[in-house]
Amino acid sequence: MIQVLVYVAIVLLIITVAQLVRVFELASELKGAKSNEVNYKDHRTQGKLIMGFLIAFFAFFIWQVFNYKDMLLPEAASVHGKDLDWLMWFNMWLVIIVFFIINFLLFYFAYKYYSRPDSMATYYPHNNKLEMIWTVVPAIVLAVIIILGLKMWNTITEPASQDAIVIELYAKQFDWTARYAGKDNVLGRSNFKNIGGANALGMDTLDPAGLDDIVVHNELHIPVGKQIEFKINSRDVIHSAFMPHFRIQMNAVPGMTTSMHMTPSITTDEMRRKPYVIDQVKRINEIRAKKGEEPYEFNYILLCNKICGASHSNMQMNVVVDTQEQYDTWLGQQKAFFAKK
Ligand SMILES: [Cu+2]
Repeated sequence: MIQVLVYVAIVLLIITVAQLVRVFELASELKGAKSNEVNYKDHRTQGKLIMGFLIAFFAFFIWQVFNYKDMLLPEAASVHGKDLDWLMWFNMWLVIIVFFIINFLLFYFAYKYYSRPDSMATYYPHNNKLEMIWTVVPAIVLAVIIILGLKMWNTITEPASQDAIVIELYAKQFDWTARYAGKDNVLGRSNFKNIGGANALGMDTLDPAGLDDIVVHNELHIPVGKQIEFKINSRDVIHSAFMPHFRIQMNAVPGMTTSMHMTPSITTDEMRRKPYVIDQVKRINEIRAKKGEEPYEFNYILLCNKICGASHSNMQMNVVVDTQEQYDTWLGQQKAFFAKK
């Protein structure tokens, strides 16, 4: 019933507005003005409005930058992440500068050349020099960005070093499982046909390389300063292994193994003590306290970054960067998957 009343009210409102416009038109016609004709006064008003919009648009942009600047990720926690951040900001500054120049010119010229009595537009169909400049300059800039980007991409996807710690990240709807390669640093074979019961990763019981593999479900531990090579698999649909703090991401594709590697450079404990992180956590907890929720503690995180189904947003796992000693202790407490069975 209330819904019907709302619809009726909306229809009545539209009719009222239409009638008001009609009354306004008739009133101005009585005064001798032709309401449907655009006159030079209108052009001037539009020109000024355009400049007003430009100023408001830029002001809004600058306000957003200052208002949200503390919500960015903390500094990169991986070795290559520092370079990646440099590249990100290089791109960002380029885009910001172009954004200001282009929008200023666009709106300023619309204002400068609003129609005046007896003004005529110049017929100016072509200019080779201009065409050349606005083709070559963006081409060079884009080439630089792409070459730097490809170089960056290669640093995380080229073959990992021999002594990198090999960890499988196994995605399924809707969680992650990690498998450490164990003492031999070689992951045992696996196949989806073997999946069943506790063998959630489909590990091959006949492959000796898999006997020392360690499977963990809730928390991923990695040591600081050591290269970690991730081999990524998926059981069902395409997922994406995303670790924002380490600036890495790779799709998890069913039927094929993808990989990436990185070297963590800041332990979880060190990151928790960074002033930027302390401040961020404090603000998050103020909001959580108001909602009556448990306080949050900073953790590195592995997320799924592909919309892979209804519970996609729950698909995450904490990542703990330990010192070498902490990592050794933790690893010593883990049992090989087949030893548990
Ligand atoms: Cu997913």
